[in-house]
Amino acid sequence: MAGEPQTDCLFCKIVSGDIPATIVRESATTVAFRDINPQAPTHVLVIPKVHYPDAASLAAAEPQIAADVLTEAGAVAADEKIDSTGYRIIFNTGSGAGQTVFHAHAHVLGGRGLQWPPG
Ligand code: D5M
Repeated sequence: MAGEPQTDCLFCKIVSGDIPATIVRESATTVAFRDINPQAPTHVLVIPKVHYPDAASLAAAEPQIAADVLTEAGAVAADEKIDSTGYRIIFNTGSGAGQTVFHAHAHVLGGRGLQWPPG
């Protein structure tokens, strides 16, 4: 059922502690941990504890939790001291956009110059 933990979901297993991660922040509704394949000096993922396949479906069903993800992304940027130099929050949505894990997540990237448009 939507929102319920999925047994075959990598990020649900990080939420439950069944798979280890380098957790940098946690709230009642979210977990933030370092990306295993960092693309910048700071590369942290912020995920909702509830399972939705992407950011849009999370926002449609649980708008407050979607807002929590953004609030925590900003808090990560402040913790990592990239808020003054600029950073990017990215939600890859769909395999054509590079999404590989179908549990909603925000990438928080910073600590180096970031090009526009992204690839
Ligand atoms: O982003 C999915 C991201 O998840 C990608 O940048 C790698 C990261 N990833 C995959 N497995 C792990 C574990 N076990 N820990 C931390 N980070 C992980 P997407 O937008 O779906 O391409």
